[in-house]
Amino acid sequence: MKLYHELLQDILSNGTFKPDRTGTGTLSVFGRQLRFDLAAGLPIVTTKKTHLKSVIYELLWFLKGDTNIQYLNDHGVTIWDEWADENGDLGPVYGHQWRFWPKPDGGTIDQIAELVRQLKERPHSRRLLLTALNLADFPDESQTPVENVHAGRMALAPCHCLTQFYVSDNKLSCLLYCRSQDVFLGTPFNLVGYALLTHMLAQQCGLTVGELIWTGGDCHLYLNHLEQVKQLLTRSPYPLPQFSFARKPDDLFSYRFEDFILTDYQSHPAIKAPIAV
Ligand code: THF
Repeated sequence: MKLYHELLQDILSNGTFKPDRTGTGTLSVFGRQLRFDLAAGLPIVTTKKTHLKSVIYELLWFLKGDTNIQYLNDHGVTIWDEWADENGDLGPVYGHQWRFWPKPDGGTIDQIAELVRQLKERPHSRRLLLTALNLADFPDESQTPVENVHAGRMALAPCHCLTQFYVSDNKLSCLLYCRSQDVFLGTPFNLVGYALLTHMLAQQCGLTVGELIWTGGDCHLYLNHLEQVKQLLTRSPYPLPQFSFARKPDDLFSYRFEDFILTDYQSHPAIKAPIAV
């Protein structure tokens, strides 16, 4: 993950101070891109331990169309707790938009089912898209996440908000756009999450994996993460681990946690950092 280190260093060297919604303050750069060959290994950060279990359960939760933290908590995952209301709800965030995008006639669009169908029927389509960018459901930035949920809006605007898939030579590639990236805590999760989603789609559609191309808009380091970043940069990356599935589930919605197999994930110890809410 040399590229991840280069991005961290880039923000430390070139970032300018920006105040932010959470009141924490950031160092920020605008518009960056990283490319990973998924066949070469899973793009997981090795210079701190990345909590793969949280990433996998979060992805399965998105794919269920679930937007309540109960399922995550039942599996010991707490990464969404800070934004949920007293019932555990987050409003119409990722899962809702992926599986139940609202149509004007009252019906919904299942973007994931549609994506699988298109990948099988028209792999060369130029509209293999997945988006959570539903502006009608956006939060009001002057209100708290919980106030927004109570008003029927998303607790948080989607950070990873647009994805395009692409097939050539039977290889599936994924181009991800993140409008806002907490590069120390969020980016390692998003890289692994979309790499796993690409592996799942490839397995279901009889394809192999190509590239993951991560694109960040506002790429920032929170000011209370800078010491952690400097510590991470003193460490040397390990080779990327290999990823495989234990079996081929019947469809994209039948994957279980046990199906995801990461072999030889060698990493340095975790580095704790406070999450900005
Ligand atoms: N808000 C902020 N400020 N950063 C984000 O990355 C972020 N997300 C989601 C929604 N709002 C966000 C939440 N995703 C962790 C990781 C991802 C999160 C939230 C929290 C986190 O604390 N990770 C720790 C511990 C992991 C664990 O215990 O499972 C880590 O060391 O990685 C971006 O989508």
